[in-house]
Amino acid sequence: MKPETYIDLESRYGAYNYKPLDVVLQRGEGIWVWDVDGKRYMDCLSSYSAVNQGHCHPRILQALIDQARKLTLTSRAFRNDQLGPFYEELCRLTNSHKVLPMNSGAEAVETVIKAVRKWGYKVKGVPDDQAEVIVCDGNFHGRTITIVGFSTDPQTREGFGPFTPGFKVIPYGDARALEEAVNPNTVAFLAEPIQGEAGVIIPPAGYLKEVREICSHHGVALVLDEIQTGLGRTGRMLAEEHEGIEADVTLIGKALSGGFYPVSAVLSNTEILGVIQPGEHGSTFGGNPLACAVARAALMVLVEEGMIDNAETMGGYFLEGLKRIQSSLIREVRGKGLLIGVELLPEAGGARRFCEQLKEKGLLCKETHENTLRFAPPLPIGKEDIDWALERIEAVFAGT
Ligand code: IF1
Repeated sequence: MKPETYIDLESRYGAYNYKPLDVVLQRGEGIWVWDVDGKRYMDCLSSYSAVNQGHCHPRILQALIDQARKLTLTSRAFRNDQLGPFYEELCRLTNSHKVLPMNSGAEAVETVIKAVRKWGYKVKGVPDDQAEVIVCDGNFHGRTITIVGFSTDPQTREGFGPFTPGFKVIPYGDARALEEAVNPNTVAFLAEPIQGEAGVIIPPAGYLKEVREICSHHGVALVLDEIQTGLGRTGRMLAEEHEGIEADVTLIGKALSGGFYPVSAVLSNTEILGVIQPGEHGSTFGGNPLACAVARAALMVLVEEGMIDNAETMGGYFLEGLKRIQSSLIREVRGKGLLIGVELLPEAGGARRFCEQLKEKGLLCKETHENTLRFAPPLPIGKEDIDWALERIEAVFAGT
């Protein structure tokens, strides 16, 4: 079928909740994807950092096939032989004590909200139904009603109320604002180490450290959403490591499966997840043996193939190259590891048209918030690949 036919079918039968670039992809390998006409593109989005390990990584694929032949789903009514080893390996690699496995990122966020509320009532002594969670302006944590209810982006939120109460919004990157917002009913502070959807917003150096101290001082759980920043993306297993801190609860998803399958997890110290008792939370698919086997392989590949260090060095190289581009339309180039944003000035007329032009040149990326181009290729990218990308990005900005 022609690309137009696929696009036509999508628009005829599908809900219009996305406006994708008109490229119909069929196959992927490493940092490359091919469309239905066989044209090759470099993927500089990595499915929003879900394919950090590269498309269709052979070792993860093999784990998926092997496990799919043996056992896929048991439900948590019974045990399976993948879950324990998955927990143990994940805790070792992320320095955590307890895991609660879910599927999507939003489910992990919902899970932690339940856990910190309960912890607030059972351990901290907050009066019934009074628990407060502090979140940040510009946050993105998913699409469920509770989560969009504390979003500050009108597009994400408007028209979907009424919302869940119990959330307070403060400015991002401002530790003093957190200090001022905390009260005896505050159970948690939930934030992204780098705000992805808001436009790759990197908080001031030392922010997470200060936030860590404030939370510890007031008995507030520090919850970091590392669903996008985690698992090697920023050049560390978790972005929190850049500031040498440890959150009380860390959320991961996306690349936990290398893009094969939705797998997310709540990672925590013993006290907070310890408040959840049998029957109080769960999921049909969460912790299933196929998900666990895939996630174990996805984690192993990240570590054994040196992808995290590569993200650090190649991220630095990419960032420097982007900073060298001369254009009066670029306001700022910023990034950590391979999570990079190029913010354009308003007179650029939006980032979308640059994405369209880059697509024509064989490079796929996605604008975020009107004016920012995000570059987040799979982590095994090489120097020559980045040179190839820079050549195309430079060409698109040439003379602007
Ligand atoms: C969409 C953005 C990325 C996330 C963080 C939780 C979730 C996400 C920090 C929820 C999901 C996605 C979802 C995707 C677009 C995307 C995104 F542009 F919206 F911001 F990645 F940059 N926490 N991010 O980034 O995870 O439930 O989707 O598994 O189209 O909504 P999920």
